[in-house]
Amino acid sequence: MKEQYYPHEIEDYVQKHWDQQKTFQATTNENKEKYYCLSMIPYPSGSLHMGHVRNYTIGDVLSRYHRMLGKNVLQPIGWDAFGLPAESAALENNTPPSSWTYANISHMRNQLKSLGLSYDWNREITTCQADYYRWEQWFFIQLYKKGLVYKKTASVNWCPHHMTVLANEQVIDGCCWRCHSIVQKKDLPQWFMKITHYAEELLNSLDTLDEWPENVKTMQRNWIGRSEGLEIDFRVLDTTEIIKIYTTRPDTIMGVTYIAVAANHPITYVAAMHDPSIANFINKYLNTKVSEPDLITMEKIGILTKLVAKHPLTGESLPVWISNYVIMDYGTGAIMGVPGHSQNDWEFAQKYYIPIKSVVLPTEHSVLNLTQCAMTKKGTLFNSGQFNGLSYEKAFIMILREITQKGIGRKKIHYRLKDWCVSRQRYWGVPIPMITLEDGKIVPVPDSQLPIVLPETNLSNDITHAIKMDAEWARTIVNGQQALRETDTFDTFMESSWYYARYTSANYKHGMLDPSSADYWLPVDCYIGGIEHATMHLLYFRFFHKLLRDAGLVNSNEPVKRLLCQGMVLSDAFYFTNHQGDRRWISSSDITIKRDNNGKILNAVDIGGNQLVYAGMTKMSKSKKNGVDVTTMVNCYGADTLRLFIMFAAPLDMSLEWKITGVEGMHRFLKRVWKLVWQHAMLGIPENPKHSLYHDKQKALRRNLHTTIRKVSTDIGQRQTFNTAIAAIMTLTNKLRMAPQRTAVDRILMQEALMAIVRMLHPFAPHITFVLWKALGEKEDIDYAPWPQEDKIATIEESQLVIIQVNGKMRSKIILDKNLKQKELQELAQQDPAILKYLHGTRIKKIIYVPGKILNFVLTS
Ligand code: ANZ
Repeated sequence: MKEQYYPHEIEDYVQKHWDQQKTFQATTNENKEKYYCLSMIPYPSGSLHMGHVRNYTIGDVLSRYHRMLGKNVLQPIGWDAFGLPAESAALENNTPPSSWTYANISHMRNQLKSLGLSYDWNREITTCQADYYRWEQWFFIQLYKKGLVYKKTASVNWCPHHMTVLANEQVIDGCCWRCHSIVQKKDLPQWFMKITHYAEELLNSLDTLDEWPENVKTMQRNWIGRSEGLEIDFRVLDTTEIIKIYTTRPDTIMGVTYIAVAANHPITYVAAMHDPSIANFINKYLNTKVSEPDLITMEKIGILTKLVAKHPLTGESLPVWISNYVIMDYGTGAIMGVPGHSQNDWEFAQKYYIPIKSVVLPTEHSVLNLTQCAMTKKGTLFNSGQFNGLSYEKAFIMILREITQKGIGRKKIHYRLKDWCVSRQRYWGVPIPMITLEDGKIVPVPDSQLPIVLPETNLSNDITHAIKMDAEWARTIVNGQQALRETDTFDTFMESSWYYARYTSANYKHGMLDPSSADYWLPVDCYIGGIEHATMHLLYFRFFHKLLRDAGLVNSNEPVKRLLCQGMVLSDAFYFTNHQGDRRWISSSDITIKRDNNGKILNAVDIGGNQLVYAGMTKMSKSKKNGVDVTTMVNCYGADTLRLFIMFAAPLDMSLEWKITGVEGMHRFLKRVWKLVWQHAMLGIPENPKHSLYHDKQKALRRNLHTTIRKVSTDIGQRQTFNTAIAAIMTLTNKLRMAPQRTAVDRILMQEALMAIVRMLHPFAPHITFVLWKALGEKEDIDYAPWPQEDKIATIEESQLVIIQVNGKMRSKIILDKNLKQKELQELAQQDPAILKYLHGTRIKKIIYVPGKILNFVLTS
């Protein structure tokens, strides 16, 4: 051990050692409790950012902690390697998407290794390799055979810039999530997976996920969007047409004053006949895609048709409107307008002078004022004839009965969740393993032809269609017939939906999953990732787990027991506004900053002399140029400092503010720990570190040590408050630096404390602790060391030795807290096995207690 702490020397050395020893290679072992810790698979975008470092350090701390608890730990890593950015980069840089992707993987793999993450590299998965995606193709075919995938021509979201279909989730405010072009509608034949078939289970089994954050579960519930309501038929007078509406508030049926349908509802063709103004309106609104949240805020616009509907219970005539706030994708694409009680309808009725009728009172004798807004609460019915006085629940049942008897309606459960369109018109993805025969029949690729390997591409300007233009590749022969392969590729969410399961069987060649490994390792014990994946990825991946289960490939219901979502990483951002009025963001490396004594920014100027505006702590991003380079930080301070800072600077789920002063502070702390161990080792490691006679000051230090062990264990293991765990270790270290080293007992105590500190720090700072552990005289690597155990007796404020007697004979001794009451002492003594055996089968006649000294149980003879 050197006197000075040189992070790079030791980090390189320790990482090589782990690689050579294959320390983190996991194998199944039925005799050991398993712990499968997974961080969300990275997209190989180029280089790691601090968000990655935060995510993967959390995973690594948990993996190392559970390994020290004696569990069999699996922590794998891989690359979600297909996707759009590789195609864009290919066009920009004139390199094939595969070269760009593999170069990024290689760089990012080195970065991960430089952070000392304890991955089982033997299980590395790269989703763009055929040995991975062949099983995705195979599984898709199994699902096709089961009727869980289908092809249908569907109106899809089309991004004119990327020339591809976007999932609903990829459309934000009517624009592409990446390039912000206005999304259009286009009809294309697409492959769909029947996620709706699992909607009910996906919703219900959220209740079993008691270790998932509540907000994620709520987001999933809203996304699935189950609602119970009625579908009611409204006849259109003088026609044979019927408009079916969907409502979740049948109790308001007597307050209906109009009917409204979506612009693309089939009835609009009838309405538009001989009416060009209606045809124009429909054309205008046909393709506008409104998301459900927008319905609330958007301006509601409509046009009155000449159609008249008949109220199914009162027979009243109701005007039929076409409106932009009714969407075709939900319910039946038609609504009953109740402006008295639905806010959307109220706004529409106000605008077009439609009568507003109130039929529900919030409480029985309240007075309604509908001049400002609708009364949307549930309450008691009035103005509703035979239903007057009923509550929402009762009215629901009565109205359901009435319309079912009349044969004009039925109960319906609706889900917002739609089947998952998995087709993408792109090159860099998994080829969909389907074939269209000459006669138009669609068949799956025969098993013997799998995998369908994505053809290598030479660059063309039209790379997005490379696979489609490769006519040679698409032509095939099946059953002697000329046939054409599907040239669409899968949505890349497909690959990230089952990778967690493949890690258990990463090198298995005989099937998608090796049943014994999958059964052993799954479900994942802890999954760590960003909250931005709360709906799409985390829902698809739960769906896939159920598909795998129903195919007999896994035997659990859910993929993940505990989910942790880490907060964002923020840092200072600066800009100036140029002559065109645009904000130019400046990287902090090009800025001179003046601060006051408290670190507050007084002035910031860039190298061009521009006076800068401080935009505060903002999410690290390329666009704001406030990212901090991971490799620079590792080179400057070492991975241990970076990891420790990241885990210390904020609670796991909160935003983390990047502060270089904080990084430096952590570096100084590690130096202090190094020095403490060095000084101790220089004096010689005590031979026998066990001792029991301490004076009061030593007792106080031991108490401190063992309460810290307790705190750090619960902070990491149960509460996942890593920041407070580190703070406790730092406080203890500071106390230790003051501890006298005069006597042999002092030195023994120091040894005990340092052995605990080094192990408690190990999950956070694995390299330095690897070296310090050896310096403390240990032969085995710290990676196999057990987590320090709290000595409960040492934590007792003031202890006493009480002799426990049975019928006057000493049978046991107990060390206890001095402040313990006689009753508590008695209970403890009665649980002591040495006493219990005498008490068994007899009765206690009397208990004699000499306070703080003797407790005597006198038994009936
Ligand atoms: C009458 C009514 C009265 C409604 C009332 C609400 C309040 P959730 O609960 O989110 O499922 N609706 C139905 N289909 C629609 C569509 N295609 N486009 C726009 N709005 C639609 O929403 C169900 C409610 O949303 C339905 O219940 C319907 O309005 C509206 F006091 O019917 B309601």
